[in-house]
Amino acid sequence: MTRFIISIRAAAAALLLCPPTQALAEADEDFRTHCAECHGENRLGGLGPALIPETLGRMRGPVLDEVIALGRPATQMPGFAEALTADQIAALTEYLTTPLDVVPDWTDIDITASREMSTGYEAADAPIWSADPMNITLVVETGDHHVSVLDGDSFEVLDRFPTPFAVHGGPKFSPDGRFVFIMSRDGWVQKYDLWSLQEVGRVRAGLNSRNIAISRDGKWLAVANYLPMTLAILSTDDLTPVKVMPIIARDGTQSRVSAVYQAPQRDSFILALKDAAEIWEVATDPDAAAVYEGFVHSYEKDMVEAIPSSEGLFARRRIEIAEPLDDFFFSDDYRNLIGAARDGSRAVVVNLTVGQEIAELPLNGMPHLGSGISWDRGDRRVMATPHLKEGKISVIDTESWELVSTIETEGPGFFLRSHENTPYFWADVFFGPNRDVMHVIDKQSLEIVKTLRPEPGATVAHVEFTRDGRYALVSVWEEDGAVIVYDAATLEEVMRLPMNKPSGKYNVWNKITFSEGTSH
Ligand code: DHE
Repeated sequence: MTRFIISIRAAAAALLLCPPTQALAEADEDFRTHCAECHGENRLGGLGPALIPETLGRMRGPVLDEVIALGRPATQMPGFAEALTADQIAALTEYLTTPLDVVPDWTDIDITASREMSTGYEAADAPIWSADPMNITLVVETGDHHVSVLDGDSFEVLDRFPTPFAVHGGPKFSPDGRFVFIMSRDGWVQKYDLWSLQEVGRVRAGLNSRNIAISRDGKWLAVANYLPMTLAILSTDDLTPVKVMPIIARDGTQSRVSAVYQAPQRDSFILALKDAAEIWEVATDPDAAAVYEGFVHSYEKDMVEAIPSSEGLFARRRIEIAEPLDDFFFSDDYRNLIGAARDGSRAVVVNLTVGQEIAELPLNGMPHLGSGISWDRGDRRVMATPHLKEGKISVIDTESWELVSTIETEGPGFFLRSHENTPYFWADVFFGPNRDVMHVIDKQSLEIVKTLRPEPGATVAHVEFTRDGRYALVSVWEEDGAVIVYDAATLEEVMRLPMNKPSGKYNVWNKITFSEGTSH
């Protein structure tokens, strides 16, 4: 089989010599014969996921030609090595990684039509299990697209349910911790009831989506979309769309939404726009204007477009900035955000109250601000961020906005995590030869106190704590992987739970209380 894959690669090279239009036309025909039934005539998904570069290019795992040839284990995707030649597979791979000529719209009508509420769903009056409802932890298993529901005390798996294909970003819990909303890169949003351990329903809110945020009152769920360029707001109750906002900057530029965040103290959603030098704030309470200190002042200076109370719910405010920022960290009070420029060379602090940039930070090496965390270091409040392109963690004072320290790590990292009740924060090394290590760092001295290497050669990443901060759960991010439970004080391994490529883990309490140790 390896020989077959090598010959696909050779065929791909040969393809470059063929007239591309001819090869792509043949691939289009092969797509219609073999793939369209499951993946949709327009490649935007059906029974199987969407096959467009926006989704495929983001996925880690086996490369596309291998999946076409050999299929995807534990899914309904069969292998086509018998039906298609190496040349055909290479052409098909190229075809699928070519952007669509026309991206269809995905309006509230399409969203409504996609809605599938589970017919057998029965809401329980109380949890049907006896665990602490505030210490439930979800594990997203990306290997076979499932979520495991863990009792955070006994670590027993209470349920393991299928999700839409390729979940990305943190699931969002309702404020009482009973329901959870999970989003896939294909734009599907799933609602699951943790009390009755049943799916409530799902809806496709976009064709290619980034993440979701829930409003403070738990009534609205915002879905940030790349395709089409919209923010879709759903009712959390029944997943119906209540508003689909096209994202168009003041100068007419259409923009993708990199991410949407809940700003609880402001009763709003904050949007990072990928292609426009604006940040948007969308009110999730008709009276949200009242909490914007200095709002009227800003309005008089034309820094904002609308007073939320004049438009009421979902009123939009634009904050104009020097260049697009697409990865945000927020100060605890949500007055300030730190955003990274797209080329990863610098970061700026934007004060959301006055709607202006107030500081610039020397953060080169692609900071991953979305994974930032904050804590008290002595009498100062600091935040830390890993970097996607350099083996370092930057620690910043959140009053003076000065760089306090740069911690050298064994490679670029993706996620940081801590908890109010632990003296350490945990930092993975997601990229490079040392992706099998996890650093444990003292929050006061900023020294690495221990470097764990639980499974040599395996990617080890992302940490979540139990509600009380006593245990740290670490993913061995492999198909035959595991969640390792560590004693967060002694740093000794307590147990291993076998899992299929576990990625993020999310504790109900830590998430609904916006624990300072988690990314928001
Ligand atoms: Fe993520 C969260 C963006 C690639 C796994 N990722 C997020 C969030 C954003 C983001 C904005 C916060 C959303 C939230 O939780 O509401 N991610 C991006 C990217 O821009 C990037 C670099 C490339 C892309 O376009 O997708 C990217 N992310 C990845 C991956 O390759 C990861 C490792 C594997 C995967 O599943 O795609 C990945 N991202 C995650 C996870 C979270 C996440 C597990 C939630 C972390 C948390 O603790 O909340």
